[in-house]
Amino acid sequence: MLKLYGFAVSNYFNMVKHSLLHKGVDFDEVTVYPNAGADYLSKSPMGKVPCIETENGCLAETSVILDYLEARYPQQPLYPADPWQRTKCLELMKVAELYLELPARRLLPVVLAGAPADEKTVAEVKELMDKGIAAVTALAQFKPYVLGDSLTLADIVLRYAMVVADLVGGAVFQRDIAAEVAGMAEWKAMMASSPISQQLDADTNDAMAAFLAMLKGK
Ligand SMILES: N[C@@H](CCC(=O)N[C@@H](CS)C(=O)NCC(=O)O)C(=O)O
Repeated sequence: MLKLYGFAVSNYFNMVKHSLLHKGVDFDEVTVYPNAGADYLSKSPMGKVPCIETENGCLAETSVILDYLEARYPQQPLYPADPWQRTKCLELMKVAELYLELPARRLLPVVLAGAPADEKTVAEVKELMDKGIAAVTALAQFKPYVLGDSLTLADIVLRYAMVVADLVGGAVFQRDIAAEVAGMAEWKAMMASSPISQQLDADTNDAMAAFLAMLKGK
């Protein structure tokens, strides 16, 4: 059976888990934190979470895993069938990751571990996130889903990218991103109300204490 390695607080882990649950694929969840030693490195070459173990071997990098899952498990597709719409879906996934999640992630140590906030980094993150928010505003339709009337990977990736963007946006910049982007607040509420999101959010809450203890012990 397919194995999903990672931990339930990881937003990238949750992107993959959401896709698997949506498709009804059976999988075993194996709890592992990043850089968990040589055995994990042999599965995920950068030591990052998540990775999956398949009948063919292991695969890391979330967008690559999501792409594989679409090809291997075509049921309940999460890419639009139309080639142009599929590519627009990939565009939004990439923008959410590169210009919202990744810049915000640079300030996670400030928010989670009380690390000092370096002014230059804060300014760089703010500039990139401003552009990322503008790009999402331009690309997303929220009618009611990101790309129109069906759930796609753009919704899943944006939902979990926003976890880190919201955390840092709120704590460091005192801003509510969803209030700045027309339609995003309603979309977030709709996404949060799905049974799969509710299960994942509950699993995240249940795993939070162990994750924070792991961080403290580092
Ligand atoms: N590019 C990776 C990013 C995944 C990632 O950053 N995961 C975090 C946990 S949420 C992690 O493993 N961090 C440890 C590290 O970067 O060394 C992907 O798309 O899967």
